[in-house]
Amino acid sequence: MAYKDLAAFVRRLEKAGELVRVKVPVSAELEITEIADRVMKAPSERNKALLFEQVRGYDMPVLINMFGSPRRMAWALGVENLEELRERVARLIKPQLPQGWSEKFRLAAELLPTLRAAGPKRVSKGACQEVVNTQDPSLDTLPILKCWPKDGGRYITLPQVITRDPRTGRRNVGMYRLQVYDAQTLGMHWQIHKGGAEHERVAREVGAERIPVAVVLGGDPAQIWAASAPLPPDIDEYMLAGWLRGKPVELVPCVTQPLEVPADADIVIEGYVDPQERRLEGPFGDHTGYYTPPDLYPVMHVTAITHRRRPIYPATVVGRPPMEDYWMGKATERLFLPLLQLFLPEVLDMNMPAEGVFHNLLIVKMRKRYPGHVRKVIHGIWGLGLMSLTKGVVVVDDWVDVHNLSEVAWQVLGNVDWARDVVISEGPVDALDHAAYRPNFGGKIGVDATAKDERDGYPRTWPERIEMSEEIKALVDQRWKEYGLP
Ligand SMILES: Cc1cc2nc3c(=O)[nH]c(=O)nc-3n(C[C@H](O)[C@H](O)[C@H](O)COP(=O)(O)O)c2cc1C
Ligand SMILES: [Mn+2]
Repeated sequence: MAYKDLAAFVRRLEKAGELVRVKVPVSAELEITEIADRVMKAPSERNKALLFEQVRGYDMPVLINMFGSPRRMAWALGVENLEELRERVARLIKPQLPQGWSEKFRLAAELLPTLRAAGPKRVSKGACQEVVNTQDPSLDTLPILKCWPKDGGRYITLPQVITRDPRTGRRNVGMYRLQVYDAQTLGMHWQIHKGGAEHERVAREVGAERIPVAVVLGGDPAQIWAASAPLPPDIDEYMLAGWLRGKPVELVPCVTQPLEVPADADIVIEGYVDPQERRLEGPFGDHTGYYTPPDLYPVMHVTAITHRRRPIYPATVVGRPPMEDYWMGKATERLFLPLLQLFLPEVLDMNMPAEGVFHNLLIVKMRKRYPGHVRKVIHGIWGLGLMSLTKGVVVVDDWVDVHNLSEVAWQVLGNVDWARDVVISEGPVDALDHAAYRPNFGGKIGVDATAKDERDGYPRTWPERIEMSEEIKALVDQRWKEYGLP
């Protein structure tokens, strides 16, 4: 299911009672954050997407928390619930081998159109260029938020940052926040492990003086989310968006840079990064719940701003979890599970709890088959794409529900011999990790909370879990009213 543009998604949310329009004037400085933070953390009946119609000093509305619940996140990607994402990817990469011709045709009929939809399509005109400013483009016209009191300035928080590999020309789309230094200068916070930073390294290697950049705001929500997806290098995030929406992402050429941008985007900031230039970026109240201290990052110089006649400015606020980005990460977790299973087929399910802010904790469940199997999975995760930044991995048995944190805690606390069932290691950690003693490198822990047996060198007999017999359960179900219990 494809939304024509962000306004179409807003209409769907509004019709379903999932969006509230805030009509009174509000400030883009801190006030929107405090409102959004309360709504993002509220129980589901009060957790809504918010459209601020009157942001003081600006003439475009701000949309926030559009992804902030499992339902809205699923709708944004064209499914009814997030589990459907896992099923769709699983069908794509592990189709049940068809039995006869009719099944082969059915499978081809199901998969081919969705794959054809994946490749982006060039078009000549786009609504994102209804208004073009190349003479005097100014970031001051955009309702960019100052999120937290000690932030270094105003930040663009929900962008699609488009670059091309200077050597191969391949596109990357990443979600990297941008700090406003002045009306035409931005701080580019692509961290060392990310696609944009890799393009910058290549630019230095080949001696390129500039990396063209387009910062896209809005458009179909699947496109927005795809920018946050940790795809392997050289795989275009807009391909994933096209596959999700079942319709190619339509791209138009930028007006001042050799790049293409989604035609139906709301706002596009065009410019370039000089790979030699660095400037202090931050502090920024981050999704760790702490301020990331100032650090040197590249600088983007704006050459044009284009937009729709009536754009919506999309934003999010990150902070102490849970926030909107938790649900963006949940979608990633569900969608990438079948891909992770290609490399680690014994992994049956996984969960990244909100409190772990993506990288700090991964709970996986598996069926153990041979000595060292749990450790193989732990080390496997530490060697897999951006999963390699995971700090803690907890492994539980196949009957445990990894999404039930109470059940997981019960297993970990009772099943782990802390002298034997723990792997301590070191490796790359997320750029935002403040616990590591030096940036980007730190300690990791793997915890084997499975039941132990002779394969683990456990010489005793593992006790049996308590379960009531089915007959007695059925009997008590049947007689419940008789007992006079509520
Ligand atoms: C709301 C939000 C903000 C983010 N901000 C940043 C950021 O400032 N810098 C960064 O490197 N990654 C940031 N990320 C994570 C990246 O978007 C994510 O790692 C993505 O995989 C990057 O794309 P890439 O793999 O193509 O580089 C953010 C994610 C979200 C959801
Ligand atoms: Mn990428």
